[in-house]
Amino acid sequence: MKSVTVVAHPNIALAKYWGKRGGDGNVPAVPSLSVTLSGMSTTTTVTFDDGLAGDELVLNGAIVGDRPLARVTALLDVVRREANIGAHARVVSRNDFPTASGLASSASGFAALALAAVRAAHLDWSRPRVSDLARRSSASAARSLFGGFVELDGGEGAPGLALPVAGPDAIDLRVLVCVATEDAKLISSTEGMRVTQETSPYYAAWLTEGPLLCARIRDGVLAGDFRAVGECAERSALAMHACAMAAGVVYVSGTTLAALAEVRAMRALGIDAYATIDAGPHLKCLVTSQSMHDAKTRLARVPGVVRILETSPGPGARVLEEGTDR
Ligand code: 2P0
Repeated sequence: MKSVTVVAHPNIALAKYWGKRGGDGNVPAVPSLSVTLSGMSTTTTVTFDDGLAGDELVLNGAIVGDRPLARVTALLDVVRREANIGAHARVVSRNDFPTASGLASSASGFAALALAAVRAAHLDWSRPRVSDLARRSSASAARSLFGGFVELDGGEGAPGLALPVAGPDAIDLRVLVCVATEDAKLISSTEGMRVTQETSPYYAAWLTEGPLLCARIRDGVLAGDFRAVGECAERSALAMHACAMAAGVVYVSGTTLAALAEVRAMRALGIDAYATIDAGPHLKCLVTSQSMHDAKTRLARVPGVVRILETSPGPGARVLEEGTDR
């Protein structure tokens, strides 16, 4: 049996995915477009071992069971079936950023797990096939298999495939992650989406608006137009949160809103800065290399911002180490 270690980066959606199409495969209800970010990473080692009585998950140094382990086992079961192996696996994973708090740890986590498990099982799968496997566990993870700017399709008739749109250098973009808490979030994305989909009076409007913004963001990325991308990305985030909030699903905190006000104040002063917010309180500020220093200084002064991570477009998931067969 082989031991494989993979590193994957989280991605943040410039055009948000929120809501599922329904049916099998965890396919999103809307297309999304993300950027994979170096500066934060998950490192995961998978070892299939005949001596194990069950799958084991060690996350950030602690043994984990229950639902996180069940999600890992569900992915491993697909790999075991395809590779025709019966052994359980040991999965050791570490994030160098807060886990399960809206910083896309499930994106980098399941991207790393999918690639490591496939390789450890000696499956010779294409990148899109590994990405498809990752999407079934966490849709945003499908995007972290690729670097740079990545689109994940969604909606009626879409296959649920993530594909690269442009390389990491397509736009002069840096992302300042304003960490607002080190704690895990109270409502998982999956649950937040379910409640939004079932009860938000604005969900139908989101299904119309999300894809339009995604198309404009794709055009902006391909044109290398930072401002067009930033403007639509901020709108996509606010539309997603408005839709969720109308269902009682609130991820923002006072710190998030104070940081958003600061981003808008910066824009009024001519500083290139736009905001995006995911399923947690951390605001991510989209800046250019030129506006990064000013923006970081100002955001660091916002009450409640604990620290700021500097990230930039980076590569997709990749194998770090492949151990020898035993
Ligand atoms: C995104 N988010 O596009 C959106 C924006 C959060 C806000 O994808 O249910 O962990 O596992 O498919 O991928 C986070 O949700 O959800 C997410 P599941 P996932 O990045």
